[in-house]
Amino acid sequence: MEEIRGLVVKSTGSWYDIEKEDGQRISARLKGKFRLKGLKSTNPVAVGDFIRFHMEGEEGVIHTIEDRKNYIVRRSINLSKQIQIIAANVDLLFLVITIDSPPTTLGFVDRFLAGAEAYRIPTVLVYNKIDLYQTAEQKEELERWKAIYSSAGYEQLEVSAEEKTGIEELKAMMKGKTSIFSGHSGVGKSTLVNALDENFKLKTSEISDFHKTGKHTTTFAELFELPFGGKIIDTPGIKGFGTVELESEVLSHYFPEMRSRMGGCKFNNCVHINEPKCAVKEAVEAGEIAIERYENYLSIYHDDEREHHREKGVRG
Ligand SMILES: Nc1nc2c(ncn2[C@@H]2O[C@H](COP(=O)(O)OP(=O)(O)OP(=O)(O)O)[C@@H](O)[C@H]2O)c(=O)[nH]1
Ligand SMILES: [Mg+2]
Ligand SMILES: [Zn+2]
Repeated sequence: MEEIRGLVVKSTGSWYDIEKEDGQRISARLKGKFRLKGLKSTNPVAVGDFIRFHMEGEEGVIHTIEDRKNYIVRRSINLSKQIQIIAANVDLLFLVITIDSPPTTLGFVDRFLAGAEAYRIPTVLVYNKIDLYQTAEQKEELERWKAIYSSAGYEQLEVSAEEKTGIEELKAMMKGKTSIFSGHSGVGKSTLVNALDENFKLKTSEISDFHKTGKHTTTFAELFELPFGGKIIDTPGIKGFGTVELESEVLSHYFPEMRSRMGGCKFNNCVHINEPKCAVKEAVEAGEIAIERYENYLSIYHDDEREHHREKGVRG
């Protein structure tokens, strides 16, 4: 039986679209019962995975997943320990943000960024629909966001998928890499993919007039080869924040502006809340760390603490 290598470009649950090294695409399923060591995942194989398979008639049968460089997960909504792997082998994450239509909150962004830091995946903030920022108020709000995240050390980009502004800069960042677009439904992830090359014709839909929320048009992650070199994974919109479980004791390591300052804290296990001589709190007071970021740090910290207690309670 000939073993063939392929890349998972789409996963719809039980079936996978695989691209072979010669560019040909086939449909494949998993061989029998497939389990991943130490990972309670609802889907053992994800978009971006390199796999080995063999053909059975017209179908591929996947029998091996190659080691992953990294992977991005989302926790299931039912609060079980089950996780869903959104994508594997990602070099660069683009968090697509619209401040107003649909609304994205700083809390959502900070939780997402902390999750990406936990996986050590570089993240760029992409403000899309820049053509809609018309009033002075809207422009000020955008500048406020940009000040917060530039002081945190993040790269940021303003684009309009609709008017194709900022797209060349975006493409330059993506060249030669496997990137992923994430963010709420309706922020324009699929429209952005379409803006990268005229041959892309991904489905998009208008956001609802009333709630200004997206319609979850993209339902499965899908990988596309970029004609200028590289790959892009378009993903379904994410609702909440639960990208990853964040341990409160090490949470500040996932805030770059805290990570770079905590060497100056008096206690080496400082969590930057009640401790004296804390370099992080001093930086917040001096306005060097954005107060919004610090408040969201506290909020994530306390959520995690609560969850920890609840679990302990359940176990007895
Ligand atoms: N004005 C304006 N509208 C945009 C822009 N980019 C996207 N849109 C619109 O926003 C709506 C949502 O875009 P989609 O690309 O479907 O959003 P998505 O993030 O892929 O949404 P899901 O697949 O549901 O997660 C569409 O009506 C797009 O035309 C932009 O730069 N400016
Ligand atoms: Mg989409
Ligand atoms: Zn501290």
